[in-house]
Amino acid sequence: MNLEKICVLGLGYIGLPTASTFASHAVKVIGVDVNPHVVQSLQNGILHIYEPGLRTIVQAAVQSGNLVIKPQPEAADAFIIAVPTPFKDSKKADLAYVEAATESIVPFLRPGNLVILESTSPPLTTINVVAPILEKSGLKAGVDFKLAYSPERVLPGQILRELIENARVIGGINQESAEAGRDLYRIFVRGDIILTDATTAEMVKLMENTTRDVNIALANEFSRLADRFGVDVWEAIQIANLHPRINILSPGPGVGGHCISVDPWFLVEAAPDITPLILSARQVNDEQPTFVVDLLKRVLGKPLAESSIAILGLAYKPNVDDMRESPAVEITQHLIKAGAQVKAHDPFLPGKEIQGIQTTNTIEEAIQNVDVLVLLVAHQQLKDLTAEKIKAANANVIVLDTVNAWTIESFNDTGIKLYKLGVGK
Ligand code: SAJ
Repeated sequence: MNLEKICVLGLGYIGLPTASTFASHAVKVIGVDVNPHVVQSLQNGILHIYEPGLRTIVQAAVQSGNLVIKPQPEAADAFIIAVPTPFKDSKKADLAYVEAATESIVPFLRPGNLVILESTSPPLTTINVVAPILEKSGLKAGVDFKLAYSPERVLPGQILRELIENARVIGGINQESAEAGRDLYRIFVRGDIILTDATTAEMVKLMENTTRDVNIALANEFSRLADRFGVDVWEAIQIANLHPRINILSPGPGVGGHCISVDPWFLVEAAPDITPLILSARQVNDEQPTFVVDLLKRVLGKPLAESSIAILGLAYKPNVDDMRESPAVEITQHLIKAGAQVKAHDPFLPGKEIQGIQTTNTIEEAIQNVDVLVLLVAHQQLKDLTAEKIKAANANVIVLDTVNAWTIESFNDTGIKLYKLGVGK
C-alpha cells in the first residue's frame, strides 16, 4: 500500500520517537498532540521530554520538513495512535485519550487507509472500542480500511535503539491489516516482525509487563525475607542466579513508571475472578515503599518528625528523568507528610519542584546536615558517589541504600554506617 504520509497521534515518550524515526526514513509525518504547549515547543525544536538521542533526531526531522507538528490530524495514508492509557483511581483503564484520538481521525479516514493502535490497552480494545469509533466514518473496518494493534515495547532510556532493533508484533483485525502494518513498520524496524491477530497482540504486551511485575514482586518479597532472617538478599540472588534456569530480578523501593505498575491492572480489571496472582503481585509492589519507610524508621531509631533526611534519586528508575508513578516520589512525599526535614536531589532534575518536592542543585547540598541519606534510584551519577565524597559532605550521616549501588566494604574505613534494603545481617 501507499505509505508516503503518516499521521502520529500523541507526541510523548512513544509517539515522538516513532514520528521522528519515520521522518528520518523519508516518510512525511504529521505529528499531532492535543497539548498546545507541546505543539508550540516542538515547532520550535524544544523537547518537553528527555530521552537519550531524541532531541537530535527530532530537530533534524523538523528541520528537514519531514516532520510537521500540528494540533489536529489531517488526511494521510496511515494513522498511528500512541496516546497514554492511564488508569483511574479505581485501577480501571482510562481509555479517554484513545477514544478522543480515534474520534479525531474519523473526519480524515479514507478508503484504503491503515490505522494502528500502539497504546497499551485492555484485551479487545481494538475490536470493541477503536473499530466502532472509526466506523462512524461510514467505512467498514477490515473492508474499507485496515486496522491493527501493534504494541510499543521499547525500554525508556533505550527507546531509539529498541524501536529499530526489537521484534515488532502486529495484530491485524484481519490478515490484510496485519500485512499492511508490516509494510509500515518495515520502513525502519530491523528486528523480526511477527503477524498475529489484534487481541493476541494486546495480550502479548500485557503478559510481558505482567511477567516483569510478578517477578519483581517476588524479588521484593525475598528482600523482606532476607531482612527477617539475617541474610544479604543481593548475595543470595547472585548465587541463586547461577542456576541455569533461575533469573531473579532485583528488589528495590517499588515498581514505578507508566507501564509495569499500570498494565497488570488491565488484566485484573478485565477478569478479576481469574487473576489472584497478578493482583497480589501488584499489591506487593505497591506496598514496597511502605516497607522502605519502615526500614528507614528502624535505621533512624527515632521518629521521622525529629529526623532530617537526604533523598537521592526521584525518578521511577535509573538514568531517566521520568517521575511517573515513581516509588521514590511516593516515599519522599510520605516522609515530608510525617514531618521529617527532607532535602531531595535528582541529577536529572536539579533545582526543580517535583510534585511538591523541592530538589537541591547539588548532591552535596542535599547531604549536608542530615541524619540519614537514602538512595532510592541507581542513577549512574549517584552510583559514582563514593563513600569518601559522602564523608566530606557529612561525616556523621547514616546511609541507607535501597538499590544495591554501594558495597558495605567501601564504607568500612569511613566510619559511616551503610544499611541496605534486604540485608538483615
Ligand atoms: N524494577 C525493579 N527491579 C528490577 C527491574 C525493574 O524494581 O529488577 C523497577 C524499576 O526500578 C522501575 C520498574 O520496575 O520502577 C519498571 O522498570 P523496567 O525497567 O522494568 O520497565 P519500564 O517500565 O521502564 O519499561 C517496561 C519494559 N517492559 C519489559 O521489560 C517487559 C519495556 O520493554 C516496555 O516497552 C515498557 O515497559 C512499556 O512501555 O510498556
